[in-house]
Amino acid sequence: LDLETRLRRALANGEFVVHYQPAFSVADGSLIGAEALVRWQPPGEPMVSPGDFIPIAEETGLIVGLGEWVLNTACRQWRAWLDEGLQPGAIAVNLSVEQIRRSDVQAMLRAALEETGLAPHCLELEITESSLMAQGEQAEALLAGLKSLGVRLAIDDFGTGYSSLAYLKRFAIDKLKIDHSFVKDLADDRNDLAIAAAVVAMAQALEMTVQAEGVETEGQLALLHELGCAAFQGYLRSPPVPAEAFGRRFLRGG
Ligand code: G
Ligand code: G
Ligand code: MN
Ligand code: NA
Repeated sequence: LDLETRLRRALANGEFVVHYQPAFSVADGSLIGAEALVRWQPPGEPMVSPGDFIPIAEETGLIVGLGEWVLNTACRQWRAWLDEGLQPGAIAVNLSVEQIRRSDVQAMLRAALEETGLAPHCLELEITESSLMAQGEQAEALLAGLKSLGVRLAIDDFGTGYSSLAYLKRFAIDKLKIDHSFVKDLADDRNDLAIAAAVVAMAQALEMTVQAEGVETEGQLALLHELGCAAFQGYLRSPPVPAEAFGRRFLRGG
């Protein structure tokens, strides 16, 4: 079977799972939320990472159904934890450019928020810098439409694309996520340190928060603290984990 057919079947058969990577305050280490990251678990086979199937899902349009499933799964999980009296913080979901192009994401978001009764400000949408720029003229209207729902907007992989900085000011962006490629050598590469410092300074001036991705060492975290970066995620604290493990480790303190 070709990959498209296998993916279509996998969606129908419930072979996808959502893992959650926690995000923390740099200042005090407290949990601020999580990013939802999809995985494909074909029965009896090793887990497939999204890098290997998201591009095909995008080419074939399957990303529409898959993305909707991820959003609904994450929002329902947050609802369940909130109903237990737990405090999971904000849930961040990745939105792909093809999903935006091929479907009515506003309607999808409205439906998910309505069904789960989740407060819109608890939902953060991550859009990559490159996919935002690919929207061209439509980007501003798109982001304004999403913003009107009350959700928060984050630019993913910031620094890796070619975004016009003027856009950031015009768009109501809440957060910049510094790509892990700049975090990796933060302690050894003066250029990466300068870039991270510039991103944090610019974000502060434009009243956006900054979240660093791929933080793996205490040294990186200390530098981010010095720069004034607000939040981080990374293997230093946790990789993406299944919902059950997330609840146990980060919400119930087990
Ligand atoms: O999970 P991992 O860390 O391997 O993620 C690899 C890539 O797949 C990341 O760039 C991430 O943004 C993307 N990705 C993971 N889950 C989703 C999803 O639900 N939707 C979209 N569009 N991309 C996702
Ligand atoms: O959406 P985005 O492209 O940012 O997806 C995050 C990706 O980064 C996922 O593939 C996730 O598994 C990965 N990741 C998360 N934390 C770390 C980390 O500390 N180090 C590295 N190398 N990768 C990470
Ligand atoms: Mn992301
Ligand atoms: Na990223």
